[in-house]
Amino acid sequence: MTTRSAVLHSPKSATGSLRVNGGRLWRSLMELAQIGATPKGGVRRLALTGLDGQGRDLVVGWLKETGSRVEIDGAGNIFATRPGRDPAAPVVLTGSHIDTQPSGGKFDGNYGVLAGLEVLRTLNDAGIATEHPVAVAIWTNEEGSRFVPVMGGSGAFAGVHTLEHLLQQRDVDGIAFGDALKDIGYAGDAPVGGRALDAYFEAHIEQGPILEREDKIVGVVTGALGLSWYDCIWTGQDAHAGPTPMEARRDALRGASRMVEAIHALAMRHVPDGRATVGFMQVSPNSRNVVPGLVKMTVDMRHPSDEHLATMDCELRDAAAVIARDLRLECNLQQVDHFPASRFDSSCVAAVRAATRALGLPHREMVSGAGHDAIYIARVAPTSMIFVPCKDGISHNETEDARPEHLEAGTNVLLHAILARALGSRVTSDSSGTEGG
Ligand code: HGY
Ligand code: MN
Ligand code: MN
Repeated sequence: MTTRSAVLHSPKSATGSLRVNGGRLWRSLMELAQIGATPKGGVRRLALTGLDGQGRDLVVGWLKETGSRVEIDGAGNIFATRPGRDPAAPVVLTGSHIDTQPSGGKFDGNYGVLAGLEVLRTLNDAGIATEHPVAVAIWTNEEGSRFVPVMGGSGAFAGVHTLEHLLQQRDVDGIAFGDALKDIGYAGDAPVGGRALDAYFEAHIEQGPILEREDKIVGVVTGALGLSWYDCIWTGQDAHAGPTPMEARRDALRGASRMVEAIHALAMRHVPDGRATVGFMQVSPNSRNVVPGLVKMTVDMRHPSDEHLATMDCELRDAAAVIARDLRLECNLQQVDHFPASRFDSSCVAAVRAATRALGLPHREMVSGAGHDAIYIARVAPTSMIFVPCKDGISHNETEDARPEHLEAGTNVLLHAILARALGSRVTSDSSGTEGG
């Protein structure tokens, strides 16, 4: 049980030697990873499932133990706020997500939430009083795997989409976001958005190979790629695999297959920064002796340049039109999600860089290839991110792994970046009641 000990005055220099408890952080990560644990050592905790509810319950319990006030908003976003001396001061916020991919890992998102928890625990252990409140957020449905849009909870918080739009979204089985949220007991009554934020910092594993390849421990994240998501439906004609002559077929799976190759070729025309992926495909009727008449597939395209992303969009549409014509198919290609390339706030990037240097950690600046809640929170608050390496750069994979000492180092950077914003300049009285010098 970590409670707040006697309040000590804490000029910035007095907190410079403060460090988090890496062992406690690791134990929390491993305990949370048990909820939705998979046989290969990963985690399957899809947004708004019972397992997501259990994970939320566990972490909310830990957050409450720090003495923080816990609130839940209408999108199911959770906020645990540790009071500052000035309750009216804008909040210094950190956090991430605990929903995972279907075959996800222990650290994607979970690390950023539990690093925030570790910061609260460390501030309590040291009896640090900050000027600004410090809070930890758990954002709903970051992965976008079960429900589109990706980063749904933070997107509603930032006003990117309305709460109504989010609550109406349905998963592949037709279950509505709002119903699933109610079913796990996290349809909160706090307003979505509108909180005064001083800054937002998010710690996350890199999910790529750069830091490990360059032997760096911290990525000072300056921004993120732009992203466009599409649903693509190919319609031909179900037909018997035997009597139907080859030239008479309208085979939707041939259309989808050519599209997969066209998408790969498209991305290769935009390397090294262009990315495109087909991650989901549903074939109907999916029977070995029926020519498929319907195929649903998804497209994920990314680039750090909005112009390039727009060019990729045109090339995608052109490819679909040619394939549909050549194979006598219908193609319904719809963009279902998009956010432009983003650049994080220079003062928050500077706070992360300064904390990293003060801790003497090998680091580099980098742009995130993955989407994160920070991308949307950057629209309503000065924001930046802290990356740490993951093993072989692998993520969205059950074998996702990270080293305890790297996770601890990144959390120390998070602690000091938060303190740089939250301590404020006023020095409080110490426990004897005298005014600090
Ligand atoms: O898709 C992404 O980049 C994130 O993992 N949701
Ligand atoms: Mn993530
Ligand atoms: Mn992810």
